[in-house]
Amino acid sequence: MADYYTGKKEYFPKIKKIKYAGAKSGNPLAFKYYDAEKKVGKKKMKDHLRFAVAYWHSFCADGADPFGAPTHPHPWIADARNPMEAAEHKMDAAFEFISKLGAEFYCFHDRDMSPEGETPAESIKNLETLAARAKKCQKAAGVKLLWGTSNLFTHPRFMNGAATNPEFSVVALAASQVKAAIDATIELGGQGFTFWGGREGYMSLLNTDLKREKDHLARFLSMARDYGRKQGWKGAFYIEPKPMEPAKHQYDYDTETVIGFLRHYGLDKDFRLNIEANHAELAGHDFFHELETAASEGLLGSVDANRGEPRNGWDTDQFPNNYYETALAMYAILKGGGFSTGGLNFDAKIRRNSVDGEDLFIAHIGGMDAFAAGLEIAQRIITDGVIPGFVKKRYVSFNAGDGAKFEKGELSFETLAGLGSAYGRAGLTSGKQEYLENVLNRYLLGL
Ligand code: XLS
Ligand code: CA
Ligand code: CA
Repeated sequence: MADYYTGKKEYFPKIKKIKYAGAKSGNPLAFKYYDAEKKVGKKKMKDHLRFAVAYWHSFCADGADPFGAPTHPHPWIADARNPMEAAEHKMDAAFEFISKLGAEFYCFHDRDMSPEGETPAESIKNLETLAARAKKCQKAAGVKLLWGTSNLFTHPRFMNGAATNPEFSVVALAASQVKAAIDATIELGGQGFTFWGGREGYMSLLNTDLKREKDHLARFLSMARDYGRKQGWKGAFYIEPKPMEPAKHQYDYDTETVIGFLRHYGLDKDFRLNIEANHAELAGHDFFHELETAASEGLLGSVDANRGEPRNGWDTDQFPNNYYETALAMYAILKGGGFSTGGLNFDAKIRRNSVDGEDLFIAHIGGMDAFAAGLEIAQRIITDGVIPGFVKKRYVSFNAGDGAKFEKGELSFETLAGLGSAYGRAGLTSGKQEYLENVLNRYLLGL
């Protein structure tokens, strides 16, 4: 019998603690590659990967889509007498699940954990009550909070945006919600706080003052940052880029756009990026590109580990299973120095027709294995050194002489131009792309 907090009920009675069984195992409820204590490079797998379960998809989403009714009945709400009791049962189910899975972290939106009240004050009270309970659950289950966030997109009041709403009263309401969510995150020892601006964008430019909305967004984020720091909180603030959906255009379009925004408004000391694989794809990039872009600027904070469906134009939030993609993702993460406050959050949902009680476990196991294997492959790329060595060598002409002077800003443009005319047949060096791709494929197969 589970005794995560109330100990009243076990919601996944048929599932025992998930264990590592090795790649040859046929057991769907065992890890094939994720061996938490195994050392890869200098750290244990679990410390590289820092897996988190997303409260919203795993314990709130019910399989409903725009065309059909829910398909995932949540046993934890069946016997609840009111929304607060339902939230308590859901919490017990969540912590039972997370600790049986062996993920160290979770992430939540305020509204995933606590129901909206009749008034802003009641909503805040609900969150305080449930956060106090979550604190006990975290302790009992040995689970930590990777990041918290505020749901500023579901309620109709946010239909025209939250921080970028054209009405000041909504901006203020959003602030009351974010303040409470930051308080709850701090109370729960959260290592990060995420802003995903689903409705911070526009549906039509005919009714939008772009400049003013972006200024408002920056002002709001700066104030939230100042509030968090005033409480003595040292965690990371994250912006999660996404180009569209639900808005036609979202201001946090992609990593490069967000980096420009953060620097323009002086937010880059406190904010880093939370990169989601599916959002990368919607922006017309790949996951590797987005991670490299953030990591190369020292701004990679955390990751929403999922995948999209390349033939769809929307956010399908599927569990990651593409080892090529996870290997390149882990390569970017390792090169960027690995996670400090961040981790790999499974912002992913099981499919509408995955209706067996075990499917949520199987999905997470697959995702954890995909990143564990990706980690090992990434480590191989680094240890073997062929690919990073090639990149280093490619820029060798900037290491000394005029190239080094150019990098340091010691050449005038006239001198640079003069040197150019003396070089003759330059630039015909192979980029060796196919060779490097073949090398990568050997690592993927463990060769
Ligand atoms: C939606 C986003 C969202 C954020 C947290 O597309 O992925 O779930 O991760 O608000
Ligand atoms: Ca996300
Ligand atoms: Ca998504």
